[in-house]
Amino acid sequence: MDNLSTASTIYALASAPGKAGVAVFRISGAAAQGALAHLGVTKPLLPRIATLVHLKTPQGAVLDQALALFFPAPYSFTGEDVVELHTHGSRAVTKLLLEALQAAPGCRLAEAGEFARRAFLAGKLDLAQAEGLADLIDAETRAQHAQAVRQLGGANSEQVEALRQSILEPLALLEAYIDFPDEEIPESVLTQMRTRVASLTEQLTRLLDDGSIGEKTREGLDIVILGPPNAGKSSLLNILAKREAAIVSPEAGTTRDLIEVPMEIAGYAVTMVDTAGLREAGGAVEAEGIRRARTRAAQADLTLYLYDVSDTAALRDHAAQAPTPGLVVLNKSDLAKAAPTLPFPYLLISAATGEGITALIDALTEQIIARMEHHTPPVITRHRHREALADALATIRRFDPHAPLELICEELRLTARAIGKITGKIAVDDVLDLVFSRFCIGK
Ligand SMILES: Nc1nc2c(ncn2[C@@H]2O[C@H](COP(=O)(O)OP(=O)(O)O)[C@@H](O)[C@H]2O)c(=O)[nH]1
Ligand SMILES: [Mg+2]
Repeated sequence: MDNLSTASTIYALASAPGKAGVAVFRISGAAAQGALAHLGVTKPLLPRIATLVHLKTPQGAVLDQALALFFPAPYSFTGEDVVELHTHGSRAVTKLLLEALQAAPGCRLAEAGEFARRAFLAGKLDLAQAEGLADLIDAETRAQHAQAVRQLGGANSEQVEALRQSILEPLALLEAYIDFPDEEIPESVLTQMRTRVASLTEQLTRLLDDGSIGEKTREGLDIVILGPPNAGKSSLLNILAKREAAIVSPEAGTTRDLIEVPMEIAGYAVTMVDTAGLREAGGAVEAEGIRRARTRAAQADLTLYLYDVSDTAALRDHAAQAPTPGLVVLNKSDLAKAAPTLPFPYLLISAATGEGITALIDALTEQIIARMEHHTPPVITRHRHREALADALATIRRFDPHAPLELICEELRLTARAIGKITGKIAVDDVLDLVFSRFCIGK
């Protein structure tokens, strides 16, 4: 990203493309006000006050009536002069306005994530907060929203920064002695170093041992429906999805691919996966489907074992297996005379009549909450954070208090640097690219 010179003024549609009541455009940089003049707006804008303006094309034709806002540097999202235009959300207006801005002096279309990147470079957001912002824009569930708002607000950054500071303090004290090898290091300094290292090791271990709930909240939990052919797996998927996502048929071997349906349960994002019925018979394609079903179930957060309540042979086989974590669900209660007595707990449903589905959702809710709701919200919400903290832990574990002072300082420095990657306190360019390239244009 060598072309991301901050000298140029950038613009983009900030709202979603398409037809809408209102569209919002953002222009950031020294030429932002000039761009406005280029659009035929000559009256000066008062800072942060909405003004009705008439936008014109470079040829002088009426473009749209809009609201314009001016945020003078440094009190803006990017820290630069920012102009925001609220136009009518029409495809034609958007096209004409973007064309007009393209011709404005010193202006160019923003790259993906470039506004947020400038906000980061101006110190308005740290890296973890910028990720929180991206997560908030992407959030679809209550849990994703809560996590993103926390991260954007800086709660995660604060915790990470406290860890980094805890090691920077002894480091600063020790570094002072490197240049004075004849001076004896006071016992208090050495004790502080040892206690900080021990405490950091303990805290990093605890933060890493979080059941990956931050990542799971963002990416969603996998729930896999597994069971013999014709148990009603596809029917169950459809009733949970509230639509005909999978083909239902009395013919065994109908579902062969994995069918994934995103949904929300207990405020969490969930991917519900329907699979090929497990059986020995069937062709090569079905066998491959069964192999995929088993692989996916092995990686799942929760497996839902579904049986036909009348399928006594399958139920006997299930009882004979080693106890498996997951929920056992018996389907087609509408055809059963009575609930069977079995050596394992189960739920009885009918995917045909909907009986027992509420109880099943309650059971799933309970499982998800038990899996996801810890007392303290996670600090790690992406793989990038996990890598950084794991790297810091590996470094601090190598730490030897009897090593030469230069080496001790180097290890402490490396540890602080690894932790600092999360907030970008010691960020290298490739980390920046990794974070901001995932944004879309206009963010
Ligand atoms: N009576 C009754 N039939 C069901 C129920 N659930 C599914 N079926 C029927 O069982 C057959 C197999 O269903 P399907 O969902 O394709 O099963 P899968 O092979 O496990 O995916 C279809 O004919 C469904 O209509 C149920 O709760 N009651
Ligand atoms: Mg099926």
